This record gives sequence, structure tokens and C-alpha cells, in this order.
Amino acid sequence: MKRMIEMLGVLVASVVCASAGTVSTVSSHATPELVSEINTALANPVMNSLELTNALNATTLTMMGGETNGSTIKLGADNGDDAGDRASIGIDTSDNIVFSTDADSKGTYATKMTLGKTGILTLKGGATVDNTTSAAEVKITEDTVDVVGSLQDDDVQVVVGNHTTTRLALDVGACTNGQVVSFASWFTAAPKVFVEYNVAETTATTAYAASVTTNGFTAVGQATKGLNWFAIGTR
Ligand SMILES: [Ca+2]
Repeated sequence: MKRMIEMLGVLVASVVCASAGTVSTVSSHATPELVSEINTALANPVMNSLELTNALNATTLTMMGGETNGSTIKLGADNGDDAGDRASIGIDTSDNIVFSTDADSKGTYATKMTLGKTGILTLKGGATVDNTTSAAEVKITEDTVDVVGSLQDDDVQVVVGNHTTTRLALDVGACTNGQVVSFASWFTAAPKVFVEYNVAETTATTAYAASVTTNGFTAVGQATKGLNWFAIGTR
């Protein structure tokens, strides 16, 4: 028996030596401490919450995939037992951030949205939203962009066309009789300007735009009635 105990001791010692390396420590208090050997997996821990708190400094949770590998955070809801209960956020080996769900097939994560490393957003069907070329312009790339509702803004301008150099620009606004209206420098030639009263007109006095240039026009109508205008021309 003594010999067996001695042999067992040697065996345990050799296992410890074989796995020994730099020791990392995870601790929330001075004691007790959770001590883990590097490369040791903590499999299936059961916990209700995991919180990183530091009253003095910022906190960081880091996941770093190895060479030619990504990192993924998986999320689940509603017991994870139906298609769509699971989602994931990850970074792939091309350094893009990928948002996936298993809505199409239970347990199979499929990409729903990708945020490229340069900031271009690609949606499930392939449409892209790009604000990286110009800080003043966002490009939505898709065969058809269907807006449900209305595009509305006090300074709305719509540019239509796919010609490489000439596109039609639309500018709108409100004005009054005699007002000198300025466009927002959107026209390369004097546009066509249409003016109408914004209330019912009974005196048949025509409202129109005078002195139209690439930069603006002078509104003509009745002094007491407001006017609406829109202009269309080449950009
Ligand atoms: Ca469920």
C-alpha cells in the first residue's frame, strides 16, 4: 500500500508539472480566488449574471480569436428551443462585424446584417448603406428603395437620375409675394420653378416666379397670401 501511495504521489506530481505554466487569476475579492491555468476551458458554468464593475476605471471584456479565427458572442431567449430564439454577434476573419440569427432554421446561424470594418452596412438581401465616402452624403445601394411613408423636411431636396453627369434636382419651399428665394446651390442651369397659393385662390391672380437664375427667383403673387414653390432642373 505504501508503495502504491508513493507511485500515486509521483503520478500526481508529474501531471501538475506537465500542465504547469503561467497562472492567471480571476478574483473579485482577496479571498477566495478562482485560479485557472492558461488554456483551461471553463465549461458550461451556470450563473444568472456576470458583471464587470470598477468604481474607479473603465471596464473591458475582451475576446480575441487566434490567427485565421474570429470571435462570436451568442445570445438566446425564450429557452432557445425555437427558430429565431438565438442570435449572435461576431467578428469574422475578414474583420467585419456580423449579426446573425437562427430565424430561418433552428440552430443554424445565418447572417442578417454585416457592418464592414470600414463602416459600410450590408443588409440581409445585399443592400448597402454607405456614409463613408462623404460625411454629408449617405448612399443606399439597391435595385429599388421603397419608402413606406413620406420623406419630409423643411429643406428637402430630391435628385433623380442615373446619368453620370446630369441629374434632375428638385427643391421646394414656401414664400410670399416679392420674396427673393435662394436655392441651395443645387442647379447648374436655371431650373423650372412652379409657384402656387397655399390657400384657395378666388381672384384668379396668377402666382409665378420671376428672375429665375441658378441660385433663386423672385416670388410674385398676392401680397396677403402665402405661396408654395418647387423647382426642378439639372444638377
Ligand atoms: Ca422558445
